[in-house]
Amino acid sequence: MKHLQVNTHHLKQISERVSIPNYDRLNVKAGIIHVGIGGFHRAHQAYYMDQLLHTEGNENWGICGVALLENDKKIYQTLKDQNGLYTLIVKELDGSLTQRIIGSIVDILFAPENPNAVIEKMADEAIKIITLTITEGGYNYNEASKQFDFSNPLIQHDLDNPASPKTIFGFLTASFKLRKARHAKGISLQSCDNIQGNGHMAQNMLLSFVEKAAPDLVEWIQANVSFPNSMVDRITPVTTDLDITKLKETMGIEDAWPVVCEPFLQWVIEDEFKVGRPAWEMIGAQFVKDVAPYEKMKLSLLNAGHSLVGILGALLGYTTIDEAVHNKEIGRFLSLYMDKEVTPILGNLKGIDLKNYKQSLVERFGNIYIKDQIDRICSESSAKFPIFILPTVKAQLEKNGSVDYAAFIVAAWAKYCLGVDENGNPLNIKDALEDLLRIKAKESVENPTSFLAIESVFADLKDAAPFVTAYVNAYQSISQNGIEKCLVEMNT
Ligand code: CS2
Repeated sequence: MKHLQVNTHHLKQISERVSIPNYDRLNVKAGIIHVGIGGFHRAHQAYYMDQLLHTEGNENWGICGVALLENDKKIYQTLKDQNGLYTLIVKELDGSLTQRIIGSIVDILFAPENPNAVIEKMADEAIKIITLTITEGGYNYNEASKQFDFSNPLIQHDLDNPASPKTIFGFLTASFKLRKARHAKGISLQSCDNIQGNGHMAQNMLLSFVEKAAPDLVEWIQANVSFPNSMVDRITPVTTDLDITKLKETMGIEDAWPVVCEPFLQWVIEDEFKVGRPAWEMIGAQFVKDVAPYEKMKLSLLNAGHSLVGILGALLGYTTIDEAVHNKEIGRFLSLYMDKEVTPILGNLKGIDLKNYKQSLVERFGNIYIKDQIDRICSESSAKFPIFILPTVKAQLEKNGSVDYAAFIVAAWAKYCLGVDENGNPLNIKDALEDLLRIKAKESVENPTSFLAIESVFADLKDAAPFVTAYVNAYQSISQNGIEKCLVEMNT
């Protein structure tokens, strides 16, 4: 079989092997800028858009992808070489693969190379929505002070160099200044990150920055920019060399960076768009008045569940989520945590069958074909715990509920940050706070509460007596008995 590189030139030949966009990409114009064109965006929003573009009348809703960071050079170059095209490989529940070429990304910019091009594009009136996947840590929010973190040197850089910014805040500010000066229309800024109230977060952090960087712009933003909240979901593991080779060997398709994902996907959005939006409801997105309950459910069950299975699994030497969740004790612990500590804080979720949702999570985690990497899940835990797990602790404390399971997860994380699993093998700590985590984890061997003194993660929780007691007990118990024995005890 002849190998075909993914690009416009080969599209027709590729269509004999997998499905390709049936629309003329030359007619598609970017109406959306997306910042952060990693795997998740390409498995989720870009897929939704691709589906919508198959229906006529949506030609003005193509995506212009922006690679914001130096580190994004590889994905920028890959997509550039492939004319924005890439293969989405859905790993179905029966192990079969469904591949399709996605065509919704019609333009790509690399911000470090040409910041002005990004600013101009963001200011272009044809762009009606800017969407973001800049990760939980990307919002520059300090959990301890509950404020925008001005001590970040990149933020300082953006304040000093407004014409050549490096952060999303600098880019948005520069482009909104242009929109204001040109009397251009408003725009919507839609976060697609896993954060409770992600739209509010984007709004608050942007306004904090703008108050300092360009106070005159605050009013314009308040009147002309909307910030819809949304809940996004699709498990998207890191693409492996094996995925790339398999695609080449079985389909003859050479794609330098295909995306792999699970079949499930969900997108729940608040309908707060300043100057129109695509008819996403036509392709399965849900529009709701208040997305908060959906976000809370997803973050505190799925994302927290992921973190707990990841941390416990890593300590026991597993490398993928499916292996770890099939460990009977981890699987049982996950269910008990969801039932005993998360469910009571979720309140009334109208129209949602929670029992079913929890069951489906266990099945999604357990999908043996997805092979989601524990390394991926445990990375940047210092940004994830405050969003996925600690809000549940706070809510439980407020009603004098149990925090034993959550405290156990935190204790296990403190152990994880020692950098070795229970078999003595090294663990990969990939985290913006890596150095601090390692130091605090070491101190915790003598004095477990040291770990809770990481201000930007735990803030006031270090003083919450019932939580601290449960955490110290869990820490000591893990030290004496190991994870598995502790789990058996907690599960009975
Ligand atoms: C994961 C998420 O980042 C994580 O730790 O929990 O990436 C998760 O896979 C997605 O949010 C699923 O929608």
